[in-house]
Amino acid sequence: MTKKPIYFNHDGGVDDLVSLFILLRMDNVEVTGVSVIPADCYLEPAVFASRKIIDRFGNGVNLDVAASNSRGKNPFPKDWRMHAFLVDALPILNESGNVVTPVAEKPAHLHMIDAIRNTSEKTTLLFTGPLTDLARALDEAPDIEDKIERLVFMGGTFREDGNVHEPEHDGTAEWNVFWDPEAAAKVWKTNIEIDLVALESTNQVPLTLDVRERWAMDRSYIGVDFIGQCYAMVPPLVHFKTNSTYYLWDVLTTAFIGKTELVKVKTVNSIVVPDGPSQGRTVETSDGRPVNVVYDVDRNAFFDYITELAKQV
Ligand code: AGV
Ligand code: CA
Repeated sequence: MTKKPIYFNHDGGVDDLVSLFILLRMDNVEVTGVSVIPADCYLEPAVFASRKIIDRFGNGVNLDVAASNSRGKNPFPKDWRMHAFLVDALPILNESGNVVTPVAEKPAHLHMIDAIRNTSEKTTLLFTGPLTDLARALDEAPDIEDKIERLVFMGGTFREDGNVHEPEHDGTAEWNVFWDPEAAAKVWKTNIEIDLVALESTNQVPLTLDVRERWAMDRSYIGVDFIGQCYAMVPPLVHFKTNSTYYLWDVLTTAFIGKTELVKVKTVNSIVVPDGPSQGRTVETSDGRPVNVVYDVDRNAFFDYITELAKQV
């Protein structure tokens, strides 16, 4: 089987770290690099957790983890950024007592340039956080654009409601675009093929109690227990829907890489609003650039797929 080369840039949330685990378990992808941007996380615990996940679940894969030195415009809430500390502290990631996977010498955007150049085939980019490192990599090395197969990005929405509920914002944006709207706008201006796993589809995979129970019942599998423990850090508030309702945003985006048939895709021409009260909003407009929007998902097939991957540890 030919394996797809994937470079993964994430921002250390619970679902970003679970995504790294799921990605490492796929037999049809080859991970060529991993980097972490301190958006929805603090950098140090997210880099540690990533290295430990590669150690524990990467089957001996030879990777290093690059830390980003990028900064965004609109910071994530501290409560959410704390989650990386909790994942990093999980006993299952600390059993061996040492960390083998090294930290890369170069910062994320330069690390990504090297990984793309050093891979003979074209690379698929998986971004489950803001696009800042990609925008910077393209500034630094415009030549890499031709070696990017496509960008698979968790971000954006064409619904009226986004998921940003912040002062001075009108609520129409999704967080990963909102954190650095200018970076997203810059990437929109390239010719890179973009697959957008937008809130349209991620809203269809909330972390419901039945899923938590399924993972609890299968916790004798180490990989399933790992996922269950991770998601226990973002507990459900069952009596009402809130801003803290957790969806499998990034895990769906990652699953789409391994199994495209899980979702439905349509082309939308769009732009990114770079500033003002709607900053970070993705807007459909006929003179915008085409993006492939993942707007629908087979929910059961998705949960079956990731649970099966987790069982094979
Ligand atoms: O907007 C979704 C992105 C995803 O990449 N992140 C979380 C996922 O990693 C931001 C986010 C939105 N709502 C959140 C988020 C919440 N309630 N808790 C933590 N992060
Ligand atoms: Ca994320």
